[in-house]
Amino acid sequence: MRETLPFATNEVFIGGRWRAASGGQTLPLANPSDGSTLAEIARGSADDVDAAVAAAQAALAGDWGRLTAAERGRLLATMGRKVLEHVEELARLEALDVGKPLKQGRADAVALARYLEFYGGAADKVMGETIPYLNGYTALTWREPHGVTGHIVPWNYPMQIIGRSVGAALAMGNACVLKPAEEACLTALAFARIAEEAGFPAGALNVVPGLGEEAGAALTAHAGVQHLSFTGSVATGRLVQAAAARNTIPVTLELGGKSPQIVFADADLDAALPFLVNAGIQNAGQTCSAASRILVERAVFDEVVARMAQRYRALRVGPALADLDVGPLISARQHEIVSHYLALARDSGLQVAAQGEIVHDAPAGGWYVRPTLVAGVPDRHALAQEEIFGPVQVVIAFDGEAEALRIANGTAYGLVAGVWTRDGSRQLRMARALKCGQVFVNNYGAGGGVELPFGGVGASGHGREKGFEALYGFSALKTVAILHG
Ligand code: TXE
Repeated sequence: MRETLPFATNEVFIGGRWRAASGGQTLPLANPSDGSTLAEIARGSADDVDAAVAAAQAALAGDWGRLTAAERGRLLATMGRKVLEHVEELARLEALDVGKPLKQGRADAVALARYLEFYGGAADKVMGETIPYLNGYTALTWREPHGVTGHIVPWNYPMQIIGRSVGAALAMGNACVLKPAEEACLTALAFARIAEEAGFPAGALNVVPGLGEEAGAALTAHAGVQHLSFTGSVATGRLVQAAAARNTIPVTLELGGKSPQIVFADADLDAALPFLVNAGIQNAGQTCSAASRILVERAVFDEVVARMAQRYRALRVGPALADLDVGPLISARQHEIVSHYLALARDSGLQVAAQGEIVHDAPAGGWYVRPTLVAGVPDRHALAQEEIFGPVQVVIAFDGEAEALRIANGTAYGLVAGVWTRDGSRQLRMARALKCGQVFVNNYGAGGGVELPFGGVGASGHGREKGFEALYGFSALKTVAILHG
C-alpha cells in the first residue's frame, strides 16, 4: 500500500542543502509489513560522500567550529524538544520503515529525544584536569573533537542509534556524516530536517543514504574522516575496522550479541517473566541486546519454560500500524535467515515449546514469522551460539553458578547479560565474572538506557556509546605542559 510521507525522501543532505544523489540514482525502500515499495531513497555515491566530508570540514572551519560548548548543547536541546513535538510522526515513519509496532516506534522517538536532551545538557560539562607535575610547570588536559566523524547505522533502531552516536559526536563539536541503512532511512532524513529547523549550521550534520558497499564503503575509506562509529554485523564491522586501520583512525564497533538472561532458582519469577520474554521478542528480536538465550537453573526449568510458553502462545504478529506484540522482519533476507534457524531447530529434533500467531489478515507480502520458544537446547548448538536476529529464544538448563557462567560466557559475543537472583553476593560475583559490556541484575534493558555506557567485548565489538562515556569516545584528549618557572 502506498503511504503518504511528509517529505521528499529521495535526496541527500549535504552542507545544509537537499539534492539528488550525484548520479541521480535512487533505491526502492520496502515496506516490511506488506512487501510494497514505501518510497524511493537517494543512492548516494562516493562523490556524494566526498562532498559531505568537504561540507563537514568547512563547517568545522566555519560557523559550527566557532560555537561554544554551551551553544552546541542548546542546539541539541532544541532538537530534543522538536523531536518530542514530532513523536507521533517519527513513530509512524519508523514503524512503516522498519515494520516495528507503533508503540515501539513511539518509545524509540522518545529515546531519541532523551539522547538529545542528555547530550545537550552534557556538552558543556566535559572537563579537563590539571596535573601535579614538575616544579615550575602547569600541566593540564582538555578534550577536543576528532573532526569529521562517520556514522554507519543499521536498520533495526535508526532513531536510537542516531541519537546515541550522532548526538554525542555533535555535543563534542565533531561534524558528522551519517550513512543510514538502505533498508530503513526515513527517520535519518527526518532527523536532518529537525536539525535544520533547530538551527544547526550548514555541514554540522550531513546525511548520505545509499548502499553499504557504495556510500558506506566510501565513507569508511575516506581520508578526510577522523573517527568511525559502526553498528551492524560482525562481518561488515571487520571491514569497517580494516578501513579505519588503513587511515589509522579510531573506530567504535557495536556488532550485536547472543545475550543471556540467567535465572537462578531463588529468583522472583513473577518479576522476571515479562523481562525474559519481552527482551527476546521486542522489535521482532532484531535487537543487538536481545536476550536470545535464557539460562535456567534446573530446579525451576520446567516452570520457567511453561510460563514463558504461555506468554508466547498469547503473542500476536501483524503489520506495524496494527500495533500488535510483534511486527514483520525487516526484509526477505532476514526472513530467510530466521526461517533457516527454525528449520534447523526442527531438523535437530529440538523441542519447540510454544509459538505465537500471525493474525489472519496480515498482508501476504509481509515478512512475518511466528515467535518461537525452543527449550532444552544444548549450549553448543548453532541456535544457542549464533545471532539469529529474529523472535526466537532458546532456553538452556544449568546446574549451579559455575555452569551458568561457563554457558553464559561460552559464545564468541559479549554484549549484555541479565542475572535473576535474590542472593546479593551472587549478584556481585556474577556481575564481575560475566564477560560482556553491561550486566542487569533483576531487570533487563534490551535496547534501553540512554544514561548507561553500552558496548561489547569479543565479537560484540569495542568502544562505548551512550551515557557520559560516549563523549570521551567522540573526543581526543590533549595534554598541555607549560613551563613558566
Ligand atoms: O548488516 P550490515 P545487515 C546483524 C544481524 C543481521 C546481520 C546482517 O545478525 O542478521 O547483521 O544485517 C552498512 N562498508 N545486525 O546486512 O551489512 C549498511 O549499509 C561500510 C546486528 O543489515 O552490517 C548498513 O548501514 N558500510 C546489528 C550497516 O552497514 C557497510 C544491527 C549495517 O549493515 C558495508 C543490524 C561496507 N562494506 C544487523 N556493508 C546490531 N548490532 O544491532 C554494509 N554496510
